[in-house]
Amino acid sequence: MLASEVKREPRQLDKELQLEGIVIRGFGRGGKQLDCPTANIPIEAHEATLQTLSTGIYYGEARVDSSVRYPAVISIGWNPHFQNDKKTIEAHILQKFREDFYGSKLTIYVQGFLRDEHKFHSIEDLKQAIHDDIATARNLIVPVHY
Ligand code: ADP
Ligand code: RBF
Ligand code: MG
Repeated sequence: MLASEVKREPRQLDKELQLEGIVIRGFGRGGKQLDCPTANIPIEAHEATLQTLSTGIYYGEARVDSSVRYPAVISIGWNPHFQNDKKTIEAHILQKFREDFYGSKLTIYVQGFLRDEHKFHSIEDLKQAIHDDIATARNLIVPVHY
């Protein structure tokens, strides 16, 4: 799949969904390989919520400990590009952080669906697709600062 072939038909969820957890280590790929660090939280507490949510790429907001809500893009699923055998919940926050925040409490507010997950032709295509997701999300997220 090429980045240019990605179909996005964003739809807002009827109700914002909250997913909360302590930031854990993932496979360490986001920042290094994709220029897109993603804060991962354990999925175990959210199995029931995930039953109601298809896997895919979402937009919304995220809060780190008691910070304001920042815009975010969220990946929920199997990362088919890397053939993970475990589902992950990951948020890339659209804000520069001076330091990593492993161990912090992350609250993810899922507001809308952007697209399905894909396996791409190359890492460059995945990076381009993520870049396009971020641009789309920036236009859709109406920030609530509290
Ligand atoms: P991992 O596989 O361990 O999740 P990543 O390369 O995806 O590794 O990096 C994620 C970590 O980067 C997060 O847990 C967080 O501590 C840090 N981080 C720094 N800036 C951001 C950001 N803007 N959004 C998400 N995580 C960030
Ligand atoms: N992983 C995939 O395998 N396929 C995708 O289409 C995909 N899209 C993503 C879009 C966004 C906005 C983000 C933040 C992540 C996406 N990922 C996707 C997950 C990515 O592979 C994962 O964050 C890294 O491998 C680090 O764990
Ligand atoms: Mg990550």
